[in-house]
Amino acid sequence: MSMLQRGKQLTDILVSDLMISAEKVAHVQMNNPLEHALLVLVKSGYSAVPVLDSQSKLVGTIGKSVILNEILGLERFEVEKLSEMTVQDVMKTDIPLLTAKHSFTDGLKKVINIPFVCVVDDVGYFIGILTRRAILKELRKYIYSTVD
Ligand code: 4BW
Repeated sequence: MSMLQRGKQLTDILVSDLMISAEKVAHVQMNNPLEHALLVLVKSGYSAVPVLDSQSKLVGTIGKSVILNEILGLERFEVEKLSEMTVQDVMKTDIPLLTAKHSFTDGLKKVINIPFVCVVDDVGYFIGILTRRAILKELRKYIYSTVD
C-alpha cells in the first residue's frame, strides 16, 4: 500500500470515532472548592481533568500539581487554602480544543504536547476527551494492518 493511501485512511477517522464520551469522563465545576477538585483527582487517579461551568460548557482543565503548587507555602502546605480557593482561581484556560468532526491527524498533532484534548460541540458544550491512549491504539492498529 502506498504512503498516499495510508495517509488518506487516517484522515478518514474522526475524533468522534475515538473520543471518550463526556458521561465517562471525570470532571469538576469551576466554582467547586479546590478541596473537591483534589478529591476527584486523587480518587479517580487522573493527573488532570476537564473543568465545566454550570451549563456544562468547557472552561479549562485542572491538574494535581497546579493545586499542590498553589497551596505550597514557604514551610508547609497551607491546606486551609483548599476550602478558601475555587477551581476557577487556578485552572488552565488556554487549552487546545477539538470538535467531533476533526480528523485523527488533527488529534495526533495535539496529543504530542498534552495527554488529552477536550472535545466540544459548535457552541462550546463539553462532549468528551481524546486521549493519547486512544490515538496510540489506533496508530498501532493502522501500522500492523499496513505492514507490507
Ligand atoms: O483509571 C485509569 N484507568 C485506565 N484504564 N488507565 C489509566 C487510569 N489512570 C491512568 N491511566 C493510564 C492511561 O493510560 O495512565 C495514563 C496517564 O494518565 P493521566 O492522564 O496522567 O491521568 C493514561 O493515559 P490516557 O488514557 O492516554 O489518558 C491521558 C489523560 O487523559 C490522563 C487523564 O488526565 C485524562 N483522562 C483519561 N481518561 C479520563 C481522563 N480524565 C477524566 N476522566 C477519564 N475517564
